Amino acid sequence: MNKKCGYIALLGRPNAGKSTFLNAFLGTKLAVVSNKPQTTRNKILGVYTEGDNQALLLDTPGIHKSHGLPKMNQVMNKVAWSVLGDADFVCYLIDVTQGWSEEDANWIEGILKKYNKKALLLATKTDKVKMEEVEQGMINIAEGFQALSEKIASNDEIKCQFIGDIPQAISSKRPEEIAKLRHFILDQLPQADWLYAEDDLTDRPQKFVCAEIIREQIFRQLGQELPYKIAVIIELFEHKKNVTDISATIVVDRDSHKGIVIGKNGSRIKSLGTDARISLERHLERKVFLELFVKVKLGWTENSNMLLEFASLQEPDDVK
Ligand SMILES: Nc1nc2c(ncn2[C@@H]2O[C@H](COP(=O)(O)OP(=O)(O)OP(=O)(O)O)[C@@H](O)[C@H]2O)c(=O)[nH]1
Ligand SMILES: [Mg+2]
Repeated sequence: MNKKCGYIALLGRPNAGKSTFLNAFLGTKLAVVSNKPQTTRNKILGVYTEGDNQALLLDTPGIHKSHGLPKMNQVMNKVAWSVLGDADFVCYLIDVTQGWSEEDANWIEGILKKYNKKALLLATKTDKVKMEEVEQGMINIAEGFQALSEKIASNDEIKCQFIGDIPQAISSKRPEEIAKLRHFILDQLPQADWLYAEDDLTDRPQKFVCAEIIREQIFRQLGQELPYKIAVIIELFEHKKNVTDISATIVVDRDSHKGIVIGKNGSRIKSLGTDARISLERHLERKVFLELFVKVKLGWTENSNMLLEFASLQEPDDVK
């Protein structure tokens, strides 16, 4: 048997570029992206099949300090950590323009101690700044990583091996770099039967991906705070002959948010609807008729049942 198949976990702080990397690796847009941190709320599986290889990439919510934040944030972190249990290989991403941080040190310490397979450190967004700045960022990340490794080596057992021990520079905007890295990662996969069909892209239902596409517009169009308190539920999803009818409810956390989402004379929700429809049509490759509604559900980000119902978020009970 020559077939290879394995899970590759994408981990890192919010905004590190995990979802953009996933999409670039897959060569198609699956995960939603925005310039706001904590855009991804749940793990998303992206399936990439080439030749004998099947890579199962797990995009995750950016790991962040959740103390004092709603229960949703704590569950997001747990979901991110939980993918280590499945992973055959880990990519830890750091935005080269931000460099090494205390938080990276915490999370990588956890990976070094808890995870016993191979990992790769990626310095992302290298196209965004000048070469000298990239080099500085790379040195900063390498130094942070080395200091951490030395600190742990003296009193703890390191179970995980980071390949090369220095970050690999990568831009998700440069397909040739992604292609090279993709082959390197495919080489790391263990021999195993494929778990998905050759043309599968994800295990998430189409409705989930469409709800995410609408949520992406909310992240892009609504101020700094509001998107974190909003969920999207698809109430109706029906493929007709020439059009797909989609009806979605935007769930907000309090009454005052409802008015902001709707906007003056409905202007905000109209603009959200137009841009979401265009994105949905691109994704589904067919015409879409989209209706949006707004509903208030007080405190939904604090409530386990509502987190599951509105954001498909379930607290994993087996986080190491
Ligand atoms: N120029 C450039 N921008 C990038 C690159 N990768 C990501 N970005 C941008 O960085 C921002 C964050 O990217 P995401 O992919 O959403 O980051 P993430 O790690 O998934 O973030 P969370 O889901 O919040 O954890 C977006 O505005 C992206 O367009 C890159 O390689 N080059
Ligand atoms: Mg993301």
